[in-house]
Amino acid sequence: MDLPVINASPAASSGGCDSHSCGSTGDQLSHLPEHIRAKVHNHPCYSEQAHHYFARMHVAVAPACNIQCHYCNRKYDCSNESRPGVVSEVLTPAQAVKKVMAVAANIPQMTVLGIAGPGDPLANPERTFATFRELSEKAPDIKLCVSTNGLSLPESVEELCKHNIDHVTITINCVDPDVGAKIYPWVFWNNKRVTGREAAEILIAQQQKGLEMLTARGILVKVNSVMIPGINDEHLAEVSKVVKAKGAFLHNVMPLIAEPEHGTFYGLMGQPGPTHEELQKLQDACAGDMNMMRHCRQCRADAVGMLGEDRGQEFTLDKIEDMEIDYPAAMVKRAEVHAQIARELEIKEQAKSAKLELVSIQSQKKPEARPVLMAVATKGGGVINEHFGHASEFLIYEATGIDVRFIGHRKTTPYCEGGDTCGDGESALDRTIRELSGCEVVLCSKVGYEPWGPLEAAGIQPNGEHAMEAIEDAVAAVYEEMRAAGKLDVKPVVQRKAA
Ligand code: CLF
Ligand code: SF4
Repeated sequence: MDLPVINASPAASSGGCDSHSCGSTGDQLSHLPEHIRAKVHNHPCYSEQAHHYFARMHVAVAPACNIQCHYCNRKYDCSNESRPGVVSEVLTPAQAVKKVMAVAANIPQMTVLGIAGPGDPLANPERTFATFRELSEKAPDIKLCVSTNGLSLPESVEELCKHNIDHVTITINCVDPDVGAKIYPWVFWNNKRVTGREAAEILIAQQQKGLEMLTARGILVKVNSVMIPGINDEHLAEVSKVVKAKGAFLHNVMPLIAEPEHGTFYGLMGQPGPTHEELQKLQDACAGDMNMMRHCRQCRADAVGMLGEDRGQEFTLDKIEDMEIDYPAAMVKRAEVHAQIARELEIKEQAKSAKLELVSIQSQKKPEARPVLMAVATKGGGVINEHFGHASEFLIYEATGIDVRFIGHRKTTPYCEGGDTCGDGESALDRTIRELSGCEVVLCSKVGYEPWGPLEAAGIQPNGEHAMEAIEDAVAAVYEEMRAAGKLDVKPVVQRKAA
């Protein structure tokens, strides 16, 4: 079947939400030059605001890898982007292109195609670039994105430029080979396996060289770092400074996930990952120097949909074969949806500017109050539109009276689908309460009677009164209610551990 060319959507390319500012990342983007904002405004990973509206997809065309990380088991996807323990279906470039076109027709919000595994995309240059080549011709309105460990990056830079790849992620866990020797047992370099400190030295040099070459060419570079307590946690603030100085645009510090059942070196050695609090503390420490990404979901190498959701099962090869798609009509629909999102964002932005001015005047008249963490259940669109019992993750916001900032997300098992217990005897509700530790309010479109009591007992106030409201407005309103009720003058209720 001949696939059509997807025309560039005027709304998408003209940067409809140019003046956006959105929680943490958005505010940091508002100072950026016009041409950079145009590159990131609809990229769900590079803009926190965009991730409420736009989707990404990955195609798993790159099976081989040229290094070994201690947090990776080759049976699974590259853990530099994916959650460990996930296996993706490897596609040929032709299959991948077909899948992208089918997803573009069915999910008009999909604006970015990334190649992130299941191995390293640049260790599979023919497959990776064949996919990019065809897509840049057939679907020029889709941004192309790649994520790499960086070992083969310098020799791939020219090819990346040829395909208009504007977004590259490099996983950089260290800039010190002594730290690197504890993370990377070997790299495959000049046709041989190099081990120990020398391996880390080669990898670091290649990553840094690749970063400099990309930024010199105006390509936006995001740096991913896996936070490994006791190994590189104290070193990552230095990494952030170094990569920023070399022009990296965004830093994404992700938590190590090391379960023994994944069979990774760290998993088997019992290496712990960071707690939510440790991760946030490090992200805050790096934020003084760098734009931080806090909404990463460590998605699969074949993920499809909004960040946090995975619609891959709707687009398996056999299902795509059976789809009857009217591509020209689908492409008109894409342009309409992008224009509608741009309009929504513009209205939201105007309302937000007016509100910020008002809040700033009001906050000068009010006594100082302590910050409050709130959890939010959302299906996207920047509004509170998810039932407590259906949420598989909660977005976490911090309200301070003068500001509402996004600080991360917490995954859980949906309470309504969790059954009585999840494996280790802990109920789905207990697990959610544990995951929401530190939060004093949970905002959702609805919450049932049954979880209400245990949530309250754990010091987390359920709140279904702001359904369909914009998240940041609702968080600010609840904060003001708490302040008016005198709840912010005292220390928060100490939360008990879920039973
Ligand atoms: Fe994919 Fe990565 Fe591009 Fe995004 S993911 S290649 S930059 S399009 Fe995004 Fe997924 Fe986190 Fe990656 S949420 S794992 S940061
Ligand atoms: Fe695994 Fe990715 Fe590291 Fe390769 S780069 S070893 S695939 S985590």
